Amino acid sequence: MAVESTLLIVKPDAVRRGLIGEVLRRVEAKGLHLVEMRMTAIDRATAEEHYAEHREKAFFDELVGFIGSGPVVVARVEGERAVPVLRSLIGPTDPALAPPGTIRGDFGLIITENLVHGSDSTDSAERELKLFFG
Ligand code: 3AN
Repeated sequence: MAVESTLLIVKPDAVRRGLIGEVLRRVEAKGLHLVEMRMTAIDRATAEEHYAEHREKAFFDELVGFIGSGPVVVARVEGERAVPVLRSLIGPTDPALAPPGTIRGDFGLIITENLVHGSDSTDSAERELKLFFG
């Protein structure tokens, strides 16, 4: 057994489109557990820290602006291999290329508006969970 914790963010586009329930349903249906969760607004400083690894990228401002553009749901997700399992439910970064059956593949089209975030490693998960849940 390798029980892991990871950070899920239901991003502003998914919240605006009424997809909170659909995203959480898929996470729960897979067998992962929502052990801590809240609806919140991400301020600029938190967004910049969360996306620190992308600071030098051309899309950084757009990314930080977008994640702060409306309410989000942040959740601590726990379960066997939760980090890679959540990533596989979400699908590849570019929704246009994400296969049907994944959250991005079923609901997304534009790369910035890719509906959800899931930590990409156990190290990132630890850092990101600390940022949102202390
Ligand atoms: P993922 O969310 O799949 O882990 P990352 O960590 O590579 O993807 O990128 C973080 C976020 O940055 C993505 N969720 C997406 O919103 C945005 N992003 C990534 N690549 C691009 C790009 N080429 N143009 C615009 N936004 C991007």
